[in-house]
Amino acid sequence: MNIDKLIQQLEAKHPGEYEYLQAVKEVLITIEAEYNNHPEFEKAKIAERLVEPDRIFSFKIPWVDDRGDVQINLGYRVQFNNAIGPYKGGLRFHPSVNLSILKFLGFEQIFKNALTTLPMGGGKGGSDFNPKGKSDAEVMRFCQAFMLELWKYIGPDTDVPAGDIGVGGREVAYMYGMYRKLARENTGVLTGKNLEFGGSLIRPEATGFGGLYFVHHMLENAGVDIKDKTIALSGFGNVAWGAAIKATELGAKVVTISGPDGYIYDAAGISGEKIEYMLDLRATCNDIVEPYAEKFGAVFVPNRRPWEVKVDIALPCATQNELNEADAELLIKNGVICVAEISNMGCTPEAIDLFLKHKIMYGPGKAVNAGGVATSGLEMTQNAMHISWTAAEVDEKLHQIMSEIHNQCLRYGKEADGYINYMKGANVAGFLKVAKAMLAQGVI
Ligand code: 2IT
Repeated sequence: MNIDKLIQQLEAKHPGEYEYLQAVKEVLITIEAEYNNHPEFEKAKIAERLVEPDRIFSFKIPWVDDRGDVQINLGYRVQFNNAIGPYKGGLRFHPSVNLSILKFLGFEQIFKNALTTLPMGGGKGGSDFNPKGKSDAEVMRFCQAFMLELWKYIGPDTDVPAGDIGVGGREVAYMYGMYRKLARENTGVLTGKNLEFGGSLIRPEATGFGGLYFVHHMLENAGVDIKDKTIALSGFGNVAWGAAIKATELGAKVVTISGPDGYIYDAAGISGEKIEYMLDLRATCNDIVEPYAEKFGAVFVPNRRPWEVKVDIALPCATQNELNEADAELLIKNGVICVAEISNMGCTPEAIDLFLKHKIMYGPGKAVNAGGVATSGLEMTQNAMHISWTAAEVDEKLHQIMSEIHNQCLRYGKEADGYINYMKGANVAGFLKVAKAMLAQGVI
C-alpha cells in the first residue's frame, strides 16, 4: 500500500476535512506494516474501499421554535462500513457538526465496534442543532423533525443510532417515539433508550465505566496500582460522570472536571454528592462548572483546560483534539503516567507522538471508550431477545469486553522493548477483523 499516495488522493478529493483526514492518516500509518504482510488486502484494495463511507445521507430539518419562528438545521447520517454487522454509532447535536467531524467519527467507529467483539459496523450522524438554551418542547420538536427524515434510512438490522455529544436519554426517547409511530414497530432501532421501553441497565454510565476498566488493565499490566492515583477529567457530559464514579470506586481521586467556562480543581476529590450536584446543575446550566467551586469550596479556573494540573492520570472526556502538544508537554513535565481518551480522538497527533516518545501509557479512544457502544450492542441483543438483563449481568459482560479489548491491544501493540503501543494495537486488531470480513465477502 502506498500510504502517501492514498492520503494525497483523499486530501485532494476532500479538501478541508481535517478531522476525517487526521483519523484516516492515523489508522493507515499504524496498520501499514501488517497490511503489507497481506498481499490479498492490496489486491482487493481493502484500504481504498475502507476510507470512503458506503453512503452519506444529508437532509434539511425545518422546525418551529417557541416564538413561532421557523428554524432550519442540517442533518446527516454517515453509513461507513457494515461488513461485520449493521451500521452502529451515535448522533451528535452540536453547532460544530459538519461532514468532516461525522466522517472521522464514523470511520473510528468501524474499528471501535470491531474491537468490542460484537457484530456491529460503523456509522455516525447528527445535526448542527444546538440544544443549549432550548426549551424541552423545542428539543422535542427538533428531535421529531430530525427523525421524520432519518427513519427512512435506519432499522434494527440495518443501522442503529444512539447518543453522542448533545444527545442523551431525553433526545433518544423523543426520536424513538417518532420512529415507532412512523415505522409502526417497537424494536431496538436506537440504543440508549429509557429502561421502560427497551433500554439497558448500565448503558448511561457504560462509556465512563468501560474507560476506567480499561485504564485499570493498562496500569495493572504495568504493575501500577490505581489506588490513590490522582485523575484529571475534562468535561462533565455523558461520559465524565460515569468515569468519576468508577474511578472513585477503584480507589483513585478525581480532582478536575471542566465546562465551556473553565475547570474545577477540587483537591478533596470529586465524588458522591458532588457528582449528584453536577448532574443536577448540568440539566439547567448549559454545562458550566463555576457554581461547583462556591458550593464545595473548590478552585475555579476560568477559560482554561485541566491539563495544567499535576496528576498521575489524564482522561479527556469532552471532545476531539481537546489535548494538544503543549498540554502533553506540561502533563509529562508534571509526571503523568497514563493518558487515556474517553472522548473520541481526544488528543492531537502531536500530543500522541510526545506520549509515545516518552513511553507514557497512552490509550486511544477506539479502545478506551468502546464500552459505550459495546453496551449498546448488549442493548440490541436484549431487544432482539425481548428480555432484559440485570445490572450485574450487563456490567460483567462490559468488564469482559473491555478486558478482551485490552488483550487485543497487547497482542498487536507490544513493541520490541516491551512498551505497549495501544494505538497501534487497537488499530491493527480492529482493522484485521473488518478487512478479513470484507475479503471473504468479495468486491461489493
Ligand atoms: O462514540 C461512541 O461510541 C458513541 N457515541 C456511542 C455509540 C453507540 O452506538 O452507543
